[in-house]
Amino acid sequence: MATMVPGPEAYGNIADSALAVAGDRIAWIGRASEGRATAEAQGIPVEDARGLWITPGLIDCHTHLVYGGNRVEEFEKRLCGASYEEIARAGGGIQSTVNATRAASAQSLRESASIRARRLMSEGLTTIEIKSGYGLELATERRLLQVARDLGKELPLSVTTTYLGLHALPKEFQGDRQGFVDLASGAWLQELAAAGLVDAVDAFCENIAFTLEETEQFLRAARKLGLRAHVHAGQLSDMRAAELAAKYQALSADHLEYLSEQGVQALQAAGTVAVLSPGAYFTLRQTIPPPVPALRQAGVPMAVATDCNPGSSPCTSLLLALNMACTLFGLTPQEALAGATRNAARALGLQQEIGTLEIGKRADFALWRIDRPAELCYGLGANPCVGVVHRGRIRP
Ligand code: DI6
Ligand code: FE
Repeated sequence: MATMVPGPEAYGNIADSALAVAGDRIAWIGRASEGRATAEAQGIPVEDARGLWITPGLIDCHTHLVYGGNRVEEFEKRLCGASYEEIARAGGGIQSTVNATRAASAQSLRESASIRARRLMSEGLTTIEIKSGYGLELATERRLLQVARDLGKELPLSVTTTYLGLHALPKEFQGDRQGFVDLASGAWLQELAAAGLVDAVDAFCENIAFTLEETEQFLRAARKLGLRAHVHAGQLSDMRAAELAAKYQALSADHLEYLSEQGVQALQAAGTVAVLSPGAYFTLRQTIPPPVPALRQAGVPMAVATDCNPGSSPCTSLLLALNMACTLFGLTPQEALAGATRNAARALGLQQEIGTLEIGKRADFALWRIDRPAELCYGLGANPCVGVVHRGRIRP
């Protein structure tokens, strides 16, 4: 069993082990023979997972799962020479998904997101973070967050929601940036938070999106409401957004291909998790990876996410993201798996609840037909998941 608890054993492995579940919690972890004897004596039902590996349920800590339409046309354009930035500046990109999302009903958003969620769940996923950000107007942002919440009730999957208030400047605010930032950081944020739809906030700080000052206004407003933040930082350029994320003690700074040594140090000092998105790096055919050796050296916790979104990472496989984190970014398989369990939990502020297999934590775990844990990072399109327990229940 790969508990992913840090310590001398790789992957926190405990050999010949078993765990007991009571309610939605892990009640006991110990030797399999002892567990079987106790269970038989007390009439507790036993599930035999002999020959399988058990890991914590996987956690995807950065997705834009709920949106309308797709961006296949843009994919074709990029392959005919247009760049992601050019398409965005010409009113395509995020804006085109915003148009499709505004036009979509809650029902159709739920259906398309649920298909993607099930695909991720088939690979042992038990928790997902879902961002809004394709509405850019109050009613649609509310619909996206509500759909995300509903998915968490309809599916055997834990969902956390993030209000991505600053994602792109919508066309009706061209020429009035400040007006949009004021609303997104003001009335909209307050209303969505008061409706209980916001677990955290996020902003896209980038030369094609929002400035450092605009991002700071938004983060300040969120802090006043007691909300934690994620920041899209350093995806296409170094705007010093990682330093800003650290200043506001953000839960995570995400992407980080463009990150200075000062940025690394700031993340370390703030305990902010570096969330890596190799799916976006791959899709945009970027060539400068995040400074993984510097992050490792400084002891910044690294997580790995799909960044599932229609534009830069149409990825519904966290295992594939783990493979790419190893192959493209140089993470070890152990670091990558920690990035989808222990450190992903931390990126969501849920490290007391999930992310490792320990007594008292939530009984979220996955069973795998593999020879060793590194095999989870090894396959390209393989899915060795053979079972999932979510909140103490065997997922049908
Ligand atoms: N960074 C990303 O990679 C996505 N959003 C963001 O802020 C891309 C979103 C898109 O292209 O639709
Ligand atoms: Fe993203």
